[in-house]
Amino acid sequence: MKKQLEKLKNEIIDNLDKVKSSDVLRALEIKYLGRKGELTKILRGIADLSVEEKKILGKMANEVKTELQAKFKRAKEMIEGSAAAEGFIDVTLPAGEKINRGHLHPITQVQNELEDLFTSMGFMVLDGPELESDYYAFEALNIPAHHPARDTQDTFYITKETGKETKSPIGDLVSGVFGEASDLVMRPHTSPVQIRAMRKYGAPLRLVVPGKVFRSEALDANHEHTFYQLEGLMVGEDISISNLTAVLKEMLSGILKQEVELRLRPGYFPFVEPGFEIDIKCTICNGPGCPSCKYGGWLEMLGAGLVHPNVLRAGGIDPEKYSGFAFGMGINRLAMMKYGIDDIRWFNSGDLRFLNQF
Ligand code: FA5
Repeated sequence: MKKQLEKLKNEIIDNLDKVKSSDVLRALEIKYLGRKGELTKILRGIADLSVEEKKILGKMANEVKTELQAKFKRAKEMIEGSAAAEGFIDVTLPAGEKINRGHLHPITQVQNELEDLFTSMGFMVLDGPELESDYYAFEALNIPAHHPARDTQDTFYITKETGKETKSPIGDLVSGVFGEASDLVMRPHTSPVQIRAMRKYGAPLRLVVPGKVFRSEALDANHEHTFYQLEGLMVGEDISISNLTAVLKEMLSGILKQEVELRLRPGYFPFVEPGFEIDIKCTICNGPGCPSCKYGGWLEMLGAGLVHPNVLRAGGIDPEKYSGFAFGMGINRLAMMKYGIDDIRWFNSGDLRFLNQF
């Protein structure tokens, strides 16, 4: 019985060393020290021993029992102590290292605001490919191959290798998306989406297309090679220039958070008739001239006009029944006006001293 007692004691101590949760501890306590527990059974067996054995083993058994009870108590305190320690937050500790969180680029912020404004006026927001077919970028917009208006767009052409099959790196994708393989250009404006949308949705139609455009441009404070435009198109019955100016005023005053004054100058774009260049009165100097408006008092913000009948036809819409307005605005220029930024090149600079201000 002495050996049995020692074996059991070691077994219990081994188990107690491994125990991690109070549930397991409780189960062990019942298994060994409970009313029907293994140690309890041994202790009961002492009653059947001779007086001499009872004396020795009884003493030993009681010591083992007391020792084990103490060990169980200690194990319990350890488990409860560590659980409490885990849930404890020491508010006096230093806050630790601050993790720098990024934020949206100012152009994206302005784009999001524009999208909200236009969706509130019932316009849908569409997207289009940045690598565009010559057909959608020019032909369908009433700018045939020989047309001098192509030169004003400073386009990056992606040339087709002659004598070989048309295989651009994304050849399959291109024919899959465009329905035809053709010469490709980095889109110089967002206007190609006008045709795509008219073909897909028909009339009446209200949409805007924010997106990146590319031009082989001589760079200066107002000109970038990669910038953002917002295309707008509204087609319906009796759409006029008043509708155009009303929507533009709503948009510009919504973004710039002040009343804006517009100036319409005649402008030539083959896909509208009549066409305009639209300026806004400089919101920084309010007219007399400053560096932001190059001392002119006005800043060119967009091209616009009433959709040319040929473009409506190319989009599958009857120009006898429907008319529409379209505009294309530089989002970078609008952001410059909104935040008083003096050079467009800041946007693509990646300079955190600039970006962290927004
Ligand atoms: C166009 O791109 C026409 N597609 C706009 C249009 C759409 C006219 C629908 C009629 C109907 P334009 O080249 O003027 O037009 O560019 C439109 C606007 O984009 C400009 O008013 C200007 O705000 C901005 N923009 C043009 N070139 C640059 C550039 N290099 N850098 C920054 N912004 C530019």
